[in-house]
Amino acid sequence: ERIVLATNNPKKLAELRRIVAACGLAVEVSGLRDFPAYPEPEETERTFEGNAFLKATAAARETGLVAVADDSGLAVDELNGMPGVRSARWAGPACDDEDNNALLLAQLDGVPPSRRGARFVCALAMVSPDGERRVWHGSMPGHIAEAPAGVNGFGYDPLFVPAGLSVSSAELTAEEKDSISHRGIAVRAFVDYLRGLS
Ligand code: ITT
Ligand code: NA
Repeated sequence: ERIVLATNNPKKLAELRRIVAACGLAVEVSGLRDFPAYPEPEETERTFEGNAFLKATAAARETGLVAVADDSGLAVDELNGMPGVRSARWAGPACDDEDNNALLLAQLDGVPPSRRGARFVCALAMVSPDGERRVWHGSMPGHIAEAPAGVNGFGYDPLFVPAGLSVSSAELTAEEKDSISHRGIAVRAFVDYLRGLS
């Protein structure tokens, strides 16, 4: 069985593949790079779920495969849930992870530890060529550190300290992160669904 993950983010694809593999599921997950380029939809929705369905719908149509899309991001309490669906390109159209992390630290400058709460959220949408539509959600609560630490993971991981821990999610091993992450939770629910089909 082969499914396509509608993403251009190689780190995200690697995490999803690794979580599916850890479940012992014999499903091959292809990224968009394995397919001829198609016009990707603009992420115009205001919710993670809406954007995940935009991406999965386009990928199912273009590839003829069951398509899943992960729309995810960081919601910071003190910033009323920002950057949220804008997490990937918060600091500007051509920004990288470092720019986004610098902006986050600047936005929270002077904000005390008690008000630095945040969560990562993930909506994983599935669209099959025959029109079936499903979505699974996951979240990981925590807080934003005063300085980056760690080199694992991607995105805002160096600044995010998961609840109950004293290290950032970029200091966790892959297995440790997957066991508690927003993506791990959503992908394992998807895997349960696939198992229920067979
Ligand atoms: P695709 O839309 O092509 O999948 P993207 O990176 O643009 O790739 P999103 O729109 O879903 O994907 O934005 C997700 C962003 O949220 C991502 O670029 C990171 O900045 C952040 N993010 C999501 N999950 C994360 C994680 O596990 N660790 C750190 N940052 C994460
Ligand atoms: Na998005």
